[in-house]
Amino acid sequence: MTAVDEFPVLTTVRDFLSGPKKLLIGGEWVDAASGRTFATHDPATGERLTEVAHGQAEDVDRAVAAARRAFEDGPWARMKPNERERLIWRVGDVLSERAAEFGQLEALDNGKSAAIAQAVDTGWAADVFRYYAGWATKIHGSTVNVSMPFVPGGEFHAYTLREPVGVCGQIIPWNFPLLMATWKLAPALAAGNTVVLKPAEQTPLTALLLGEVFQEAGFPPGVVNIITGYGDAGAAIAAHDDVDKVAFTGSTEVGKKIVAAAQGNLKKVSLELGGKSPNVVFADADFETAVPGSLNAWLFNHGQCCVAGTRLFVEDAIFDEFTAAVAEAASQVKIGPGLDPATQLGPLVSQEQFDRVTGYVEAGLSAGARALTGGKRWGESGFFVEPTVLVDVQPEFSVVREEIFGPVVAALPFNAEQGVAPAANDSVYGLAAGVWTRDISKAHRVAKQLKAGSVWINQYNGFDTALPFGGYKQSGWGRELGADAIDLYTQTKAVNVAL
Ligand code: TXE
Repeated sequence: MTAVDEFPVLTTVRDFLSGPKKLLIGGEWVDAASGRTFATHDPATGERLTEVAHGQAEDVDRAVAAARRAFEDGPWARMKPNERERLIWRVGDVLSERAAEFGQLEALDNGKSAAIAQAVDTGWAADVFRYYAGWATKIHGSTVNVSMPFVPGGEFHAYTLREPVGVCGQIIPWNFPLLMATWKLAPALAAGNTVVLKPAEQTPLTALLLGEVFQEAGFPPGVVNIITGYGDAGAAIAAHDDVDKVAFTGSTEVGKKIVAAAQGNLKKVSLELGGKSPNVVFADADFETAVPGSLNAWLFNHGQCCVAGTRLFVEDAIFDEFTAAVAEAASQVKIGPGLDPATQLGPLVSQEQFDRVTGYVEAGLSAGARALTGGKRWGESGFFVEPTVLVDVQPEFSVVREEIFGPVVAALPFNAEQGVAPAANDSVYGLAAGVWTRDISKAHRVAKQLKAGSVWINQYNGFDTALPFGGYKQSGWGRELGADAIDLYTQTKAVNVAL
């Protein structure tokens, strides 16, 4: 049984699930070259949800060829920026219109709450498309005053052009399937590139539905190609000699493989990788906001967030009181299937992630950590894990050092006088950080000391489409969102004319 049998589901979602789910190549929905399919599962029950085409290297070849044709010769290559703007804007509008459908499908495939998937994942995705639609008409070079000292008396007119990079491979994970596709597709398209997108094997469905939206919006064939498949399809994209750029979000381990695979043709690489983000709570923080804020920091999306604030540093004067309050709030969270409107915390995405997360919790407990709440699976079926607050942890414990990617936080006391930044920075990662204090000068001082791509003060998960996002250290290369993402998807040409 899947959640489809238990909860009301839109007819459009049912039809999508029962229809064929093929690869999108050159504007056509086609079977994988092998003819094979693979199953995607409902994480709330572990049961098979549906089958999708199993794309592999040969399919990647076909998709890259289609993207190349569209980039070099298709109507896309000749399209004016304002025409691109209109198409991308339309995708945002269709997403808004079909938000309920996307929300339910995401909930079924990923396990997250359908209400959140509709309002946050899909709502924000629509916003991201509209934001980058606006960029399509605002990408420009500049004129440059050149001296040309080796050509006395000569006059020159020099300027720069911002051009698309070309065929972009985009490999995304399963924690925010639609949003991650959107963060990558929208700026790439605004800049005039063509794309081969590979969704995660655990959650391919909303990317396929998005493929339908691109067709409905009127994108020319080959501009967006979608290959559902496993890591081997991702590896084929990363290694492909006719891919000009690869953008990846996922584990640091695979990020390193992408860098190695990209060396053949030295394609451009951008990476958004793992994290083990510190969330620092000073004794003078506003207790009433810092407790729910710190809970949201590690529990949002079931802890399956690259930015999750999973190292909770609390100033020693309030450590016991604060961690007890966070644990109490965590124990009140309503757990259940994503399609249940009452659900606040759904299942983890897969058996593999369930095993991984429970394995970390067991390792922490046997090393001497104590669970203030949680510590075990929830229910008897599906991939649910109780929200877990661990104290009595040491900096060398794996629950403190490694990315768990589940509803688990490790809390550590700190002494303000000694400074918290060295402890907070003691990680190979540097994606995000939180700081809670009423002392605004201290907040800015600490923000400056933290080695992280995003620092949130008196809030957590403060994302905005206009704000650049990415990692220090092994959390990644480059910045997505904002104007920075346009840099990722353009290259600069300098033109110098003798007058
Ligand atoms: O990630 P993978 P997994 C972290 C998190 C999680 C762990 C493992 O800690 O527990 O990674 O998750 C594709 N070449 N994050 O195994 O394998 C794969 O098919 C090219 C953090 O699911 O990195 C999928 O599309 N591509 C993260 C994508 O890479 C390859 C989000 C991500 O999968 C490939 C997800 C290869 N050799 C996991 N192997 C974040 N930063 O948000 C796999 N893939």
